Amino acid sequence: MSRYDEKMALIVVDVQNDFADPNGSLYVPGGEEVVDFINREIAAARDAGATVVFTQDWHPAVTPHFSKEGGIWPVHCVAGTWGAELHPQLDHAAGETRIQKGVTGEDGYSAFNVSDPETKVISSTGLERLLRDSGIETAVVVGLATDYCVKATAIDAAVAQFTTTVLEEGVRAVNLKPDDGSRAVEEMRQAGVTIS
Ligand code: VGL
Repeated sequence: MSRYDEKMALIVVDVQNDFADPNGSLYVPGGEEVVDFINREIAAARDAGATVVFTQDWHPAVTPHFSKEGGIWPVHCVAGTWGAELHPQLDHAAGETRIQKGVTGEDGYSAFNVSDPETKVISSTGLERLLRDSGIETAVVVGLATDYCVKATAIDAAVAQFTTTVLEEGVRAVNLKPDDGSRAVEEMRQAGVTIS
């Protein structure tokens, strides 16, 4: 039986070349390995009438998010570049929802909210409204990376009272420190996210 129904959203986080391709500027180890698994989930979600959402980190070329401007990350997912494109093998269809985050220089870890790196002011991406307006009650989260955007997205989904599950086969971690991925899993569990 499918895990999906029409009150569910599958949120595919940042399966973009810069994270999922070994030549990407912020390659997440094993990032390309999640694509086949995620494609099967996308197919199952579509079959069941669930909503499929694709997120993209989408940065200006100059942003305090990048280390050259005082942030912590190499330049990645600059709007309109190869690195920002969804992985070519990812089965995304025209007309399915895309959420682009970080577009005006914010830190855009979560698909739901972005925050100004200097003032820390949080603003919504509109995803919560969109899911509520579609009658969504449950969120399934997969993608990259476990310890950043997947974690932030899943925790925000749980805080927004969606029943939230992360599928471990569909995520990989940056692991700046070796156990960041497992710590992220623990933090998500603490926030009420089911890890499946
Ligand atoms: C991400 C690091 C920096 C992610 C985004 O998509 O998880 N990680 N920006």
